Amino acid sequence: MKKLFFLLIPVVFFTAACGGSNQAESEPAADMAPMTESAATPADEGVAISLVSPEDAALPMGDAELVLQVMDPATGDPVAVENLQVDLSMSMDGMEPMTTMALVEPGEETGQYKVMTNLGMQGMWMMEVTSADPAMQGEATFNLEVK
Ligand SMILES: [Cu+2]
Repeated sequence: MKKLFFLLIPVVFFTAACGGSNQAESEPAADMAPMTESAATPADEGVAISLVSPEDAALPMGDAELVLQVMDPATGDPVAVENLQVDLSMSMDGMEPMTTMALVEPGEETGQYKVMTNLGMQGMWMMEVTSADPAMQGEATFNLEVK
């Protein structure tokens, strides 16, 4: 019985740390500021990357499929890139950020990419998308609300 008790402590601490972090991040305005800035200077930023689905960046906990769109910021035309990298993480108070796997594959239309992942905890997740295509670099960060 004592062994079980000690095993439970880290789990409780883990959840508490995560909850605190969620509250700190529940004001989206500050987190969105860098995206607005990058939209103002498209020429320096390479390709533009936007989130097509889910439109409101909110999704239920568990298996998830998201759709990204890559565009030429000058013309608004969709462009396909060689290598789109997606990193998902959730910041945790006093701990290394939580991460999860992300599988990226071309979507149904030019410049669209499906991201398949599993978001195993409620709260704010950060999705960093990077085009590592040497001819068409670019990056974007999205805040996802997992309910
Ligand atoms: Cu977490």
